[in-house]
Amino acid sequence: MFSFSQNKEILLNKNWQFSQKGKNKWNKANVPGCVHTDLFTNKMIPDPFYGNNEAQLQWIENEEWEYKSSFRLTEKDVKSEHIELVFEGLDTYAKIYLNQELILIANNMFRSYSIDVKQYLKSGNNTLHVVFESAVKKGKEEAAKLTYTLPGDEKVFSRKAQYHYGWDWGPRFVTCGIYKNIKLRLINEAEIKNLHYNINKLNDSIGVFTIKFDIHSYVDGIYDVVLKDATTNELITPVEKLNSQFKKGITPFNITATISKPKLWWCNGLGNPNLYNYTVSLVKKSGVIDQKSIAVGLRNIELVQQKDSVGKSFYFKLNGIPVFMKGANYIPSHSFVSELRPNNYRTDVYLAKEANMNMLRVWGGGVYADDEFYSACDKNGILVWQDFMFACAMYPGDSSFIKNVKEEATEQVLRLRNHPSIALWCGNNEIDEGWKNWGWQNQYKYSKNDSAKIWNDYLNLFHSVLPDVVQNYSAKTNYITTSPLIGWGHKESLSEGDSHYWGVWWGNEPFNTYEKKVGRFMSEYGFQSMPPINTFKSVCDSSDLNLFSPCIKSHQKHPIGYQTIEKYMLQDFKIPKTLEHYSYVSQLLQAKGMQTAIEAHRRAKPYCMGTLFWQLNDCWPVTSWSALDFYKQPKAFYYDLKRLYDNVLVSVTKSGLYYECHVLNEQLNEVKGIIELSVKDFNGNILYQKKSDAVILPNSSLVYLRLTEDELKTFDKSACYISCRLIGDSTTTKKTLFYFVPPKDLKLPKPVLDIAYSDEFRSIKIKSKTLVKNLYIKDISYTENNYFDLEANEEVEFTVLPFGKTHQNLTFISLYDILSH
Ligand code: BMA
Repeated sequence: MFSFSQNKEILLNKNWQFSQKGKNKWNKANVPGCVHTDLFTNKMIPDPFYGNNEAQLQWIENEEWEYKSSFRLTEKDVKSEHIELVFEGLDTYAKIYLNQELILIANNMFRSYSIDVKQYLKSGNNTLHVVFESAVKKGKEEAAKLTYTLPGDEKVFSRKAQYHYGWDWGPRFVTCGIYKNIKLRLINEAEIKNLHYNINKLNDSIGVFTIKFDIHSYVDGIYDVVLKDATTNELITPVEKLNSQFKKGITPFNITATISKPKLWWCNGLGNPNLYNYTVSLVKKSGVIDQKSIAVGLRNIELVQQKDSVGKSFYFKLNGIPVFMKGANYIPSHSFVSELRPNNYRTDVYLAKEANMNMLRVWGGGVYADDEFYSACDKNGILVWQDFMFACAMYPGDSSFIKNVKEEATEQVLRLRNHPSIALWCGNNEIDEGWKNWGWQNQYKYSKNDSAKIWNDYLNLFHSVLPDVVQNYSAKTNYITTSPLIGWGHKESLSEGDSHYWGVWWGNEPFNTYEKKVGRFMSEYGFQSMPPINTFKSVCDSSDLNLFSPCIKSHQKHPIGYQTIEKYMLQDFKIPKTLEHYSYVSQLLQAKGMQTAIEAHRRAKPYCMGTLFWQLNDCWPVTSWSALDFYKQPKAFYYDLKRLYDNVLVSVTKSGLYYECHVLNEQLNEVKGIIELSVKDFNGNILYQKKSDAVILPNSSLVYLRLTEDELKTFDKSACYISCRLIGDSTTTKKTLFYFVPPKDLKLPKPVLDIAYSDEFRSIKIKSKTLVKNLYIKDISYTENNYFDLEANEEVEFTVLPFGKTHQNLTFISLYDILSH
C-alpha cells in the first residue's frame, strides 16, 4: 500500500540534550518535557514536589535554557515537494535554529508552529537548536513599558499557562521547554487539511451535514477523493467527484451527507454519545497519499439566556431539551503539562463520567487540554465549557499581544470545533468580577485615564476579538465574555447569568448558606480538604507527618486555608489530633458542604440549571478544593457524587418547621416508585415511618413527604436519623440519610464489623449490628465505595483492591474513632 508518493511523518522527539545557557554542560533531555523535569531526571535538582523544595527551585525561572538534537534524512526525504517542521507546543519564548539558521521565534505556549523548512534541510545529519528565554524576565520587560501596573504582574504579558506562576492550589514553577511533539512532515504531492463539518439540518427524522476540507496540492495531479463511512465502508463521495484534477495550490472540497433517523449525540445520563466515523483519503493509482478521519456527533446545543420575571435564565438545551448540568471545574492534572499522557486525560474524563457528570469546565488559568481530553469527552458524553486561557488578572491590549492572541484563539477554535462535546466558549475566568469587585483601581492607584485604557483593552479582547474568532470559525458555538457574569457580592448574581458563589469558604458563611444562595447556574463554589494521608507520605518525610510541619504547610497554597478548614470543622466535628484522622475528617467536612450545595442547586431546578463545583482535580499533592487528589485518589466527596449527580435524586432538607423529602428524576424515561421515610435509631429500629402512594417522579424537585418537629418530639435526635428511600425497580431504588444534629453530637455506638471476603471477585461484604458512620477503608488502591454510612443490619458488597495486601489485612476508620478520642 505504501508508495513513493505517500506522505511521511518523522517524529523528532529523540536524541535531545539540554544545558543552562552559557554553561555548555549538556545532559539528556526528554521531548515532550520541560526544564524542571529534565533537571530532576538528571538528578541535578531534588523532586520539585517534595518537602519545601519548591522554594529552593525558584532560580530556574530566571535562567535561559538550550536544547539541541540532530536527525538524519535520506536523499529521497529531502527531495519531497514540501517539508514542514511542526512544533506542537513550545513553552514559551523560543528561538529555533535548524542547521544554524534561525527559522522561528515563538512566543505562545498555546499555539503550534509549522515552518516550511525544505530550503534548510540536507541529506545526512541535520541539527536543531532551541533557546528558551526566561518568561519571567520577558514579562517584566513588557511590564516596564507600561506607565501603570496590571493586576497579575509579569505573568499577563506571556501567553503561557497562568497557574505556572502559582495559584491558591498550585506551586510556582515557571518552567520552559518543548512540551509537545516535534514532527517533520514530508509531503510529495498533496495532503488533506482543515477537515471539519457543519450540521445543516437536524431533527429526529433527518440529519444533513457537510464534511469540508482543503486539498493542498504541491504539484498538479489527478486523485480520487474518497470519503467513506468508517464503520460500514460505504462510499459517500458522489461518483462524479471522484477522479478530480487538482492544480497546484489549495482546493476546497465539501461533501454533503444525509442520514435518516439519525442517532443523536447525547450527554451522559440522557442517552448514547453517538458518533458517526468517516475517513477521507486522497488516492492515486499508486496508492493512498493521505488519509484523515473525523467523528461526527449530531447534536444541537444552545445556551438559553432569556429575560424572565426574576432576571435572566442561563441554561443549555441539548437537542431541544433543557438539561441540568452536573459537573466540575477542571484544571491541568500536573504542574508540568508535558507529563500528561493521553491516558491521564482519559482517566480524568472516565472518573467524571463514573461520577454521573455531564459537563466539565476547562478553567482559564490552565491550558487548552490535549485532543485526547476532548475525544474522551465526545465518547463519554461529557459536555465541555471551554474558557479561553485568561484568569483573574487584566491583560495588555497592544497590537502585537492582540495579534498573538488572535492566532492562538483561531487555532484553538479550529481545533476544537469538530468536538460535539464543546458546548460553550467563555472569554475568561473572573476578570470582569475582579475589575469590578476586587479593589484593583485603589490597589494600583489608577488614574482615570489608566482605568479607561485598561477597561477598553478588556472590552476589545473579550467583547470583540475573541467572540469574532468564535463567530468566524465556529459560528454555531455559544460564547460568553466572562465567568461569572456578576460577582457573588451582588444580589443580581443569583438572578441572572452564571454564578461563582464563594460566600462559603472565602466569606466564612456557614454551609447552610448554600441553600439560600442559589443562582441560575452555579459554575463555581467549593470547599477544601486534605488528600488521603498516603499522598502526603509521597512528599513529606515521616517525621513531617503532623499537622504543624513545614511540609504539610507548604502543601497548602491558600493563605488561610488550614485556618478556614479548622473554623468550619469546629462547627460540625471534633478536631482530630493525628494527621491521618485530620485528613479523614477534613474530607467528611468537605463532603458535607458539597452535599449541601449540590442538593440545594438540584432542588432549585428549573430556576437553577447547573452546578459545577470547584474543582475536580489537582496538579500536585496538595490540600485543595479537589474531589480527586493528584494521584486521582478519590476523596470522600467524590464517592458521594455518584448519588448527588444521579439522574434520580432523593434529598432531605429542613425547611422551616418541616423535614422534607424531595425527589426528582432527570432521565428522559419515566420513573415510578413509592417514597418511604423512616426515622431509625442506631440499632436499626424503626421509630417512625411514612410512605407515599405510588408516584411518577417529576422532572423538577417535588416534596412528597414531610415530618414535623412534633412528630419527632419523643426521640433523642442525637441517636436517630432519617432514612428516605425511593422504592422503584432495581435501577431506581435510591436512598439518602439525614441526621438531625451535627456529626460531633451524634451518640454513635462502637462499631463491630462483620466482614466476609471473596478473593475470586476481590469483593468484600460488610455488615454491622449498629450504624457505622463514614466507614473508611484505608490504604487501598481501588474501591467502588468508601467513607459511607452503613446502616444497622444492612449488608453491602463491593469491589476493593488492596495495596499488595490481602483483604484480611484491611484496616478501617469510622467517625466513632474520632468522637471517642
Ligand atoms: C476560583 C477559581 C480559582 C481559585 C478558586 C479557589 O474562583 O477561579 O481562581 O483557585 O477560586 O480560590
